[in-house]
Amino acid sequence: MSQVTLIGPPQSSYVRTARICCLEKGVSHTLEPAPQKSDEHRSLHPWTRVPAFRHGDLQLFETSAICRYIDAAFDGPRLIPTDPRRAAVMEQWVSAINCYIYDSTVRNYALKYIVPAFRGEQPDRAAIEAGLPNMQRDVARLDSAYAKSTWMAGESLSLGDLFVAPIAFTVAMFPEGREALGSCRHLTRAVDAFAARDSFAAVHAPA
Ligand SMILES: N[C@@H](CCC(=O)N[C@@H](CS)C(=O)NCC(=O)O)C(=O)O
Repeated sequence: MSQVTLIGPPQSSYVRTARICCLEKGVSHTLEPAPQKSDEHRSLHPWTRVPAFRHGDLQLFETSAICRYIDAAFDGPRLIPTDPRRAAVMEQWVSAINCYIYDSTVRNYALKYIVPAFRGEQPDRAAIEAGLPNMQRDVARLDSAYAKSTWMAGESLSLGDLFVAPIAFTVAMFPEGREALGSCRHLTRAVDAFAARDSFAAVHAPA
């Protein structure tokens, strides 16, 4: 069977999630740059986001779909709990990250530092201040996902943790995010557990 290809920049949270998924499953993959906002990009991802994915004649977008395919199609430890309650709780958080938490923590907070820095500009303090309440609120909400155990879905790492890890790493790059995480002891315990895994270290290593 052909090689798995992920399309998107290595520093993107969602690309990191998909790469951690490949690494945890032991699936070798290549990472291709996205043909930024072009017709080619739209043919891979109608909303021109990342990651996109190719495996043989299968093309996918949306990280959860990509990871679920990798989980089901390849050998290696299962990342979706078989227990229906655990699977539902995990899916609840994956959906909440996609619908609310990525925006409050990354798009409307961390990227207000990252994008200006990339352009050699100063961060927009007003935009950062405006994003703080929702970032702090949602980091605290993520903390509750880890109140009962180190892993979101119970006994072992699951897809939900793969969505949380890059977000926690990205938020912790900036002072208010570090402070918010520091006051969340359950999430901090989970972040320590993520950081101890080779997969997490590999995708968060400086480029
Ligand atoms: N729901 C999508 C979200 C993908 C997404 O928003 N990716 C970000 C990078 S982490 C992106 O493409 N940002 C560029 C943009 O918003 O134009 C998924 O699960 O894959």
